[in-house]
Amino acid sequence: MAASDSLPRDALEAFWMPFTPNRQFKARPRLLARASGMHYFTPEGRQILDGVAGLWCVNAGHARSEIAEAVARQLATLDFAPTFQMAHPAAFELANAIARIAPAGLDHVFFTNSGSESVDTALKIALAYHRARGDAARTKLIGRERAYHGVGFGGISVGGIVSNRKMWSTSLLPGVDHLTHTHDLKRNAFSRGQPAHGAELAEELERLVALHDPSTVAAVIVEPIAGSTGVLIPPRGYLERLRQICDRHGILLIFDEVITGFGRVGSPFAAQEFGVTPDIMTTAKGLTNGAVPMGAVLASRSVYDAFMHGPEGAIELFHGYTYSAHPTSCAAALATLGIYEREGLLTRARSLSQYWEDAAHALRGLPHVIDVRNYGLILGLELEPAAGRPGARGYAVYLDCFERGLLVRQTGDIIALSPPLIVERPHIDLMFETLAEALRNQR
Ligand code: PXG
Repeated sequence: MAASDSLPRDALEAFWMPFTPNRQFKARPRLLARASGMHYFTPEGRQILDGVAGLWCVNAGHARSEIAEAVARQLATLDFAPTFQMAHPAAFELANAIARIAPAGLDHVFFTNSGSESVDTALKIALAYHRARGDAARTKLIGRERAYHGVGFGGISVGGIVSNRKMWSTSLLPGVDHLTHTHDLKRNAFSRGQPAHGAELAEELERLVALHDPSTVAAVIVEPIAGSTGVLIPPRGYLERLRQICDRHGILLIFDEVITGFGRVGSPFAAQEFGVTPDIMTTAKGLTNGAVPMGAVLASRSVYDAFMHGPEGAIELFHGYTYSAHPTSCAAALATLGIYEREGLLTRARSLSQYWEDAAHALRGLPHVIDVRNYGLILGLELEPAAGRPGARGYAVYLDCFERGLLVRQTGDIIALSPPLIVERPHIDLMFETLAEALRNQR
């Protein structure tokens, strides 16, 4: 498509695009003009099957009228209300609705506007929690290599994606250490569901905790399934061991469920799916079906209660955003959770996951495929990098898929799929047929 098909080249200049090679994109833009259900449509009306729920967020499918109507009603009724020293009913209603589907024990909700804000909020709560309990030496945070926790300074500090950190490497939070990532193709390539090998990598937490001394460690943060870095599924037993080690040493465990939350893995949250409950959980994306920005941090009662002392008139946590629990976001989230419940979407991935897995593993043996991994309605497809040109093959497959009418996500030479949870079997067939054709088309 030439830029002139929809927007003149000049018109593309002002928008400094996020996480995008701006010059390459603007020379050959890909625009989306409309969306409905499982599909996007380009300005020329070409239909694109959405294999990634936008960016892992449109779990109920696109352009849901229930959400549009709830947002319109809310805007006409109460467009904005502060939640500092004031509130509006939908904020409480939504917090209760989230707590009802959350892992047992995570029953307090702090609202943000994005996954990045959720992560920074969770880290701040964790640090403040220990101080509130008189354990002020616990200031260290432990993340993991290859982790993506958004782009705030807290998130990139505990994150482990080198390119997201290197520009700011001297300005990151102090006192952060990282666990080794769990990606191990030698032992685990072509695993179906959770890989068999690697639970012992959690023991590294013991080593780090011993190195820093347990009395200085505040929290460990991990994505139950790492998404952005290219779909890393936790080895069997790994998350359980992290939980045990945190418990042994009084360290808070934070799960970043920004992509795994709201049904992606077959349970409402990965914590329930894997049977491991963190002390704090971050969410965003699927909370509003991607329609309006919003995030939420869930905390256990004991974390919340640790703050609830001192003079009654004292603010317990000096943190919050103008738009925390924005009425429009609350309306969108309540409508979204209503759809999830009525349509059974928070557990629908479970009933499709075997079909998904079989379709995914049929890609084995196609050119350059060195791994296929899956969980719930998530696929990670890893390709052998082209000699001297890492990422080129992944990008070529991504582009080829788009031209064939399928939107996938590409991270280096890894392709991810994470479709809306309303996906039907014929869509799944089409996604994997298209991917297979794109793979066969690679030299
Ligand atoms: N934590 C996790 C685990 C995420 O995946 C964030 C935090 C940050 O959320 P915000 O709303 O601030 O962007 C994310 C975001 C991809 C992709 O291609 C993933 C994300 C964002 C953009 C692309 O996998 N996840």
